[in-house]
Amino acid sequence: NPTIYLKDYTPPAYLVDSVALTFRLAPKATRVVSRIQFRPNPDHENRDFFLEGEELKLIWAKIDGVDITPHVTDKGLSCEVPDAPFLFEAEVEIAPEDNTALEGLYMSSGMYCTQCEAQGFRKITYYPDRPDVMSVFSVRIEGDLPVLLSNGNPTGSGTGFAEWHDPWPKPAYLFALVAGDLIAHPDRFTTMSGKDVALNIYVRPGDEDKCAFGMEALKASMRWDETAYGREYDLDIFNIVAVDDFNMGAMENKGLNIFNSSCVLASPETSTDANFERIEAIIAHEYFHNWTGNRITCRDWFQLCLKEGLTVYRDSQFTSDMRSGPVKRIGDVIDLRARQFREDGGPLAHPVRPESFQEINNFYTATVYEKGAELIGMLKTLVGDDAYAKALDLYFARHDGEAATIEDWLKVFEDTTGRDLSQFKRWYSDAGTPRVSVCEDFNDGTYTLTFKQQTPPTPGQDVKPPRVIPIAVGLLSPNGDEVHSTTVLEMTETEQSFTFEGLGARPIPSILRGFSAPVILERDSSAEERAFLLAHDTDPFNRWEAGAEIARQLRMDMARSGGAPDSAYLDALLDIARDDSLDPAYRALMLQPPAQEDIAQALHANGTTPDPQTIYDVAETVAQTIAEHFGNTAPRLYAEMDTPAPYSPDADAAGKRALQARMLGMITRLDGGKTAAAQYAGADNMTQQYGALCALLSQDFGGDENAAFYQQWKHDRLVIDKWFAAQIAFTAPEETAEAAARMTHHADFNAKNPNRFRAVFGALAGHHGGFHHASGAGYALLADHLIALDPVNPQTTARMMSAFSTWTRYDADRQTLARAALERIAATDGLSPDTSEMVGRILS
Ligand code: LEU
Repeated sequence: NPTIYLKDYTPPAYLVDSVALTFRLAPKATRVVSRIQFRPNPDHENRDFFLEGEELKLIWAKIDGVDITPHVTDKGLSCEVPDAPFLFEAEVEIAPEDNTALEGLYMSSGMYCTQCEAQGFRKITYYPDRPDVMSVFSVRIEGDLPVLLSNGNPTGSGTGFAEWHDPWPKPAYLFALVAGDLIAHPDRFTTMSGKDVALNIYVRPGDEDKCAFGMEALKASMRWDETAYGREYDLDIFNIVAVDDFNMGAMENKGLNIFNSSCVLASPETSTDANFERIEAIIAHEYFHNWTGNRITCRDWFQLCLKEGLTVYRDSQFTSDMRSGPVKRIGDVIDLRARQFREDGGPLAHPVRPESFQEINNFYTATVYEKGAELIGMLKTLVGDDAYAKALDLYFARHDGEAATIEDWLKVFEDTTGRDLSQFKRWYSDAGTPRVSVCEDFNDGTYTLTFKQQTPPTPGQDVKPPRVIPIAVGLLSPNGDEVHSTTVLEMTETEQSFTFEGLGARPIPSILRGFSAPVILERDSSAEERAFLLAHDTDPFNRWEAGAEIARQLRMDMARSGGAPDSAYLDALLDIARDDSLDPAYRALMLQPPAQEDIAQALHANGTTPDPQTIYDVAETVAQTIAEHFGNTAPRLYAEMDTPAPYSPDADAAGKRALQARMLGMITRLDGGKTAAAQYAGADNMTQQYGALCALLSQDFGGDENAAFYQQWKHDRLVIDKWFAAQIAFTAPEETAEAAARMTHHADFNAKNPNRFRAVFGALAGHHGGFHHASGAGYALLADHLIALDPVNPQTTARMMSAFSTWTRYDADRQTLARAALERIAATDGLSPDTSEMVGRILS
């Protein structure tokens, strides 16, 4: 597959003024008739006319009403066209029922639906399938189904047909169509200028009782975007549809968002607190795309972070406002380190704005999304809140209706503030996580912090010039008072010092408050200093960070040279657990052990080859020691964190349940499963039912509950996904691959359903000790199933390949086994471009 480069971008040769599409739906032979009004682009000289099109059967084509015989390949269509505006018409046939890749028009549980981002529209009809070609779409759907939906506003309907018109010009990747036997959960919203909007969440019959929460989240998002960004909704109707078979989370098609059902359907009985929070965030994310993504879209796919980074940033602001800011920030940083730092430190490292790709689907990554969002946060820190607001207003005013670039984005900040952002731009072009080391000096009342930055080489980028790094710092006096409140130091050099004058005593620094930049801070602080910050830091993020650093260091030391947690550490955990001045959700995060993957990452970064079995054993030992140290505190706190019935998914109640779940984990190690079994039996919500099941399984109890859970929920796909994952997640490392293999033989396993496939293989890949077990069974099993899935669904296969991305971190024996698995995948005949690009990058 050819590599495509950002530097080769050229504007489109032809622009589209309007598109009219007619769909005659049939599972094996859907006909699509297109009428596309083209016009030569005055900004372009090359006049070759080419329309992307894949897996289409062309029935006929015409230009200005005259039959033509175009040149057709498996990539698209070309023909002679007039040197003036013209009408292109064509009819094609496609087979949605055979479309297991879930890109373009496909079928899921009897309904028709589409997924066009990034390049799925070319599987629907011949079209200039690139985001900088924006046009107004009219759609007519003919089919014998009760609900027929497309983008925009409805313009007509009758028996067996519906017509839609979207007045907002859009690229083809935002096109959507849904048809099926669906039920609407309706509501209404009045926008800030008083416009009435009809809202619907469409689901399959049986799921109607799982829409209320999503609808509230939608209305909250619409209101928030008005107050926080001044952005109003712009159509008469906004529809959301839940689909069972979906490669990703959800998609922001104009006026017709399509969601993986796992990201919208919610009920207390079937969804956990974590599900509720995620659903709220994803609904917000897709809704916010209406302005950051749809009204202003991307010029080309290299600019993907323009819409995704900004929209992730916006949805994280929304969640902070709806729930707890510090808790959201800590959760985001845990996720960033687990997924993005891992990506940035291995063979899949790429810039937030990549400069080349073979398959764009492989770049919907933690780097583009989550690091992309961190860049927005840094920009806001550097220019300040007021300038950020002004720059965003200018962005919307200047680029509404356009397909924009990162240069356009940065320019609005430069024009607003007069700042030169050329150094900041390196954050977009240079891959890798900067390492920032710091040393200090105190002399005669003057305190100096000296920072050094260095970014390790990444594939294709050996040398990295210094970046601008906003480092938020506060200083504490030895008695715990804040003597210098948070200031943002702007580091621009490779090495740079900052001084603070007039201090009575040597202060204790709190550095990188709020995680003000996505860097790895290297500081040889003493155990006492970390314990001091854990007790006194006024910045909630850094207080958590001090605890996380102690926890990580302890496990690294134990993995390297044995030992045991000291009582100061255990007492500090107890103090935090019992401190009622702290939000329970925050306490739960403080008590959350570091992921084993994080310990492996940290050991590797410090020159030790991580041994997954040892890391697993250390985690078990520490957890057992903590449980024993907590003694009676755990049952007491467990009882204190009871939440009143009926269940409510709000942040306070969810926080209490999170702390309660930590206590249950400890209790179950000591009471033979009694408390967890009682919780299971009495639970009236999934958070507590599933929480109890997991606690039991993690200690090898719960055989009866496990069987009962399956019987109770076997009709509910999303709950059974959780059950599948639980059968694997709580195994000992030597049993994990076998458990995963067993689940693939379960009657309810269906590799064609991405959620079910991910339930099994996400759980396998997420079990650090099990996936990297010395036998190599985890590697071999995943390889077998990726090879089998690739011809069915390349996108999901390629995404799951990233499980292998850390293989060179481990010892020679494991590397041999992992390499064998990877080479087997690479040698597979007819491997998809998606998967071959991934395996190539991972092996290189
Ligand atoms: N644009 C989508 C999102 O909101 C992703 C797409 C590939 C389904 O993240």
